Amino acid sequence: MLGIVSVLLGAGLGELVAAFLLPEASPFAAVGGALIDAAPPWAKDTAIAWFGTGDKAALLVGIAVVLVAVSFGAGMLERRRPPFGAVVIALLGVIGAVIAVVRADGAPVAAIPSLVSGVVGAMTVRALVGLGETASQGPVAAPERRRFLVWTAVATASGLIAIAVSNVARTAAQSIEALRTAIRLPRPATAAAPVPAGAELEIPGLAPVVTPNADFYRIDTALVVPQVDPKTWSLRVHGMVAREVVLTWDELVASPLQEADVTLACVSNTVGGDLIGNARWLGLPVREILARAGVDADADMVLSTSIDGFTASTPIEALTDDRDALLAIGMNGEPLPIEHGFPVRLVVPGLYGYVSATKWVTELEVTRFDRATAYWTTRGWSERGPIKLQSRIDVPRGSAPAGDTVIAGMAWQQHVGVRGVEVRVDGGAWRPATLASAISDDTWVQWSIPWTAESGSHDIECRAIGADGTAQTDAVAPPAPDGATGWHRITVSVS
Ligand SMILES: Nc1nc2c(c(=O)[nH]1)N[C@H]1C(S)=C(S)[C@@H](COP(=O)(O)O)O[C@H]1N2
Ligand SMILES: [Mo]
Repeated sequence: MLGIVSVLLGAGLGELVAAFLLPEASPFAAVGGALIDAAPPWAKDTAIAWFGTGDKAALLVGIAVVLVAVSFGAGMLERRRPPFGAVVIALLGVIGAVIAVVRADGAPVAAIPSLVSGVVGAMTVRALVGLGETASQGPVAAPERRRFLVWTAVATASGLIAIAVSNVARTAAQSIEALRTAIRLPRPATAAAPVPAGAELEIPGLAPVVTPNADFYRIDTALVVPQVDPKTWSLRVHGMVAREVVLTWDELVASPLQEADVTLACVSNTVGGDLIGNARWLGLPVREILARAGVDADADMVLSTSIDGFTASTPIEALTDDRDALLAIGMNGEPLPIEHGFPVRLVVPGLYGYVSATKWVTELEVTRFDRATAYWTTRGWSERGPIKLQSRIDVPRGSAPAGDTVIAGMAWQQHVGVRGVEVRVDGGAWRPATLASAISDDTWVQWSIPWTAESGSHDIECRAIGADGTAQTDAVAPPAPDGATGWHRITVSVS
């Protein structure tokens, strides 16, 4: 029985890890999927004939029965010839991992849930059988015996709880994703101009000027991604307002929506880092909803709250001036991906995400900086978070062939814009790079400069000049408390 308890705990934790990490990599789903794909047609037909639409449930029950039998055997083996029982269980994990990775087109993360299962199962069977051996040698009331029974009960209960939680998490995720894919976004009342032809230089290795949703960086405190049903979502605007406003999803979708290209950046981005992305957002200008509420003249901040309790404090002028601060529902032509805030988030040009970009937003409290603080500001990050002028070298990376080549990268200072970028090699003279067409002052811009690379090791640096004429500072500052500064410098070996 200890073999079964151990595998239960291992499988449970593996399922739990998968539910949050990569649902397709669940050990049961991977093995079950592989069996479905590998089954000969007659087996499928028989399964469907016998079990109908319950065929998948029947398959999972079948796998579970085989697993119980194998773990029963592994438990016996562990008693007679330790550690071979544990080895058998670990091997089950390895098999699951290999199948999951193959099915995930070789993505190594897919191995994690099954490996967790194997390791936990193997360690548990070793521990429990060990405790059991000790307990069975002493008197009936010995503390060893109690300890053994308690740990066995704990392992069993933990395994059952892990399976239950992973099922709930998976079901919630699937149903909200289904709602999300069924949504047809309304046409914008104010559409963004097409991305200018010259905005994308199409240099291999250079970040695309519009970041595909799948590649968009994700930063949040949510261990479990909130699953919010648009039908039950609402936004409450309250605090220092003339009248409280509650906005529902249907009202939001029926409002005149605006499209805007806005680059979002994380304050934690290091110089040269990639916690930045650019998307075409669709949403209701925040100033319109604030106008409906009637903002008190003494207010200087809006505290936005996420359904998961995260908060951000945004200077009110960034939400009431004419910039494209949006209560966004769309990202690059799709409903917001769940991990990017589905169904509704804030996007504010010119501010780091931690003071502006609340995902899964449900509340806007109009208040004052001297009355309320937000999630990261109570943890030592700066109260205000305007984006700092930055530039980055994307190509070459690491090495380059000798001869004529190109140096290219990105530069940004949202809501100010970028006037130019300069590059120098090996501490030589600064040379102006050519800027691509900027989409707008609220987005990053690509740049490039030709370079004749000679063999050897070379240092390349870049610095930007803001549209307001300020040059990017070379003073090195870490991300905390209000954003990193310094010039991006890379070393390239040319051969
Ligand atoms: N609910 C919630 N919203 C959040 C955060 C968070 O932790 N929780 N993090 C913020 C930070 S620090 C950043 S940089 C942006 C990142 O948005 P993205 O994950 O869509 O790129 O979201 C912001 N919105
Ligand atoms: Mo961030």
